Parts: sequence; C-alpha cells; structure tokens
Amino acid sequence: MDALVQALADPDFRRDVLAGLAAPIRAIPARWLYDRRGSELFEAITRLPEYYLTRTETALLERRCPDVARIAGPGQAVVEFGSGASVKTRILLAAAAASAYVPIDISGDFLRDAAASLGEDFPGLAVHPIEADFTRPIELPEALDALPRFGFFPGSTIGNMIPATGVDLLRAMRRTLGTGAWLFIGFDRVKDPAELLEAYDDRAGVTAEFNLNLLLRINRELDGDIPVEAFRHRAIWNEKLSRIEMHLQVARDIGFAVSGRHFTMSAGETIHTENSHKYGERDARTLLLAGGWTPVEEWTDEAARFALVLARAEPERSAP
Ligand code: AVI
Repeated sequence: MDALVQALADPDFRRDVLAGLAAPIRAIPARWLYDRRGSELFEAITRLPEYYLTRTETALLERRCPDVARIAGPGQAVVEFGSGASVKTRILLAAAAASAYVPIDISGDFLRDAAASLGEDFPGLAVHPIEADFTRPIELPEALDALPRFGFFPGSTIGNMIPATGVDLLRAMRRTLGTGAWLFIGFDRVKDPAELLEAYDDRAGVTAEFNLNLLLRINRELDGDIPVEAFRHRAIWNEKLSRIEMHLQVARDIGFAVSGRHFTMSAGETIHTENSHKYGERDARTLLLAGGWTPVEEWTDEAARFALVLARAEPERSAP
C-alpha cells in the first residue's frame, strides 16, 4: 500500500513538502492547499460573512464593468488567468461586447466544464480554453491574432505572491498579451488588521479547516503520519510586509514521517502555508508599473476595502 501511495504521489508535491518541512523556516507553497477538498473549502470561505473580498469585488464588478467596457471598446479577446469556475467572468462578458474568451487554468477538467457552460450562455462568443501554467508567457491561438487583447485577473490572487513573483507574473502577462493590451486586475486593500484577521480566522472555523486540510493531504498522498490534532490554524498580520500570513502551529513537541523522511517540531513552531498581501493605492500602481503595466483607471467600494484597476501595456520607452 505504501509503495502504491508513493508511486501515485505528485513528485512536485513531494519535493515541495519535503523541502519545506526541512527548511530552517518551515513553509509549504500555498498552491498545495487546493486539492478537491481544499477547493471546496475555499468556495465555502468566499461565502463567509467575515470574508468580505469576494462579495465586495463581485459588487464592484457589477457596478463598474460597463465603464470598463466603454474604455476598452468592443471586440476584445478576453484572456482570464487562473479562470477556475469563471464566475466573475460572466459579469464582465455580460457588460463587454467581447469577440473571444480564453480561460487559462492549470486544471484541465475544471477548465473544459467551465468553458463549455460559458459557451452555452454566451452564444456567438468564441471560447478557446488553454490548459497551462499562466506564470509563464503563453502562445495564444492564431485565430485571435487580429483581436485586441484584454487580460482579466480578479480575486486578489496577485496578493498570494510575494511582490517579486507578482512582478514576474505581470511581465509574463504582458508578453502573453502584447503591447496595447489591457489588464483588469483585483487588489485587496490594506485595512484595519482586526478586520483582516477576522477574514482569515472566521468564527465557523472554515479557514482553519482549509489550512489544516493540507496536513490531511500530506498524510494521505505522501504516506505521512503527522498528528493533525496537535496543530492549530494561525492567521497573523505582518505589518512590515503588509500581508496576512497563514501558519499551522504545533501545540506540543512532535515527531512524524512523510515519504519515509523523519521530522521533529517543538511546541510553538509553525509551518508557513500562505501569504495574502494587501496593497495601498500607490503600492498597487507601483507593482503594476514594475510589471510593465500603466494604470489607467481605478475603482473601489465606498469603504475602500477592495480595488479594481484597469491598466494598459503601453509601448516600452527608453529612460530619459
Ligand atoms: C485565493 N486567495 C485570493 C485567497 C486570499 O484571500 O488570499 C485565499 C485564502 N486564504 C485564506 N482565505 C482565503
């Protein structure tokens, strides 16, 4: 059984977990939070009363997509990075007279289902799903060559990257979309840490379950025996780095094995599992500029909790 579990394990998952548990500051990349159960739990998070992000951004999209469509103009090829279930896309497509929709996602099954149902709801829209890792430049289908490009990256997913990685991603998006393209992107704003901490440590314990699910996944997929009940979910506001951090903190000294490797942790130690960066108005603009995008217009809700920015890939100019 153990040999079978080992053979079926994703080698990238094993590599990241073993390296992350052995590192002096233990950390596992956040992408591994999203197995089937993790994705379900994240969906549940988006409906929590404390998790204002999805609600606020959705309302903002409903209100502002007509303005965005007016500025960008008709006939765009809308390219969505990490499209998932394409829920917010429907709001955008209902307002914009787009010619084509290109959802890009690493998860092929999800992508094809979402693309098919979207194609039914928007007849006449050419849908070209691409199964790929959007952190690298992607060759778009030739059929789109004559169309203006409009990138869509909602959800504050950029916040889950450290700024250097975020800039690399923005540059890759610029290479994918080309000069003259638009980028419409969501940023979660800096706010009262108490409100942020509630959003990432809800009363019903859904975020805790989402975080702890990573340990269950490791035990199941990597033949681990981590005592999951010894861990607690911790959300921390890191003021200096302007981010919420998720950690898994162990309450007592423990020893465990993963894929045949042994680890020990002392009471109070943590495994860092996610960063969620929060951007001020100028921070977001600076990040976009560093990534090759010029901010054109910005919209926020009344409480300035969340911002949508429309930016453009202007021709590169040499420094004066
Ligand atoms: C997907 N991402 C934008 C979420 C966030 O808010 O950073 C993931 C999340 N982690 C805990 N709650 C939600």
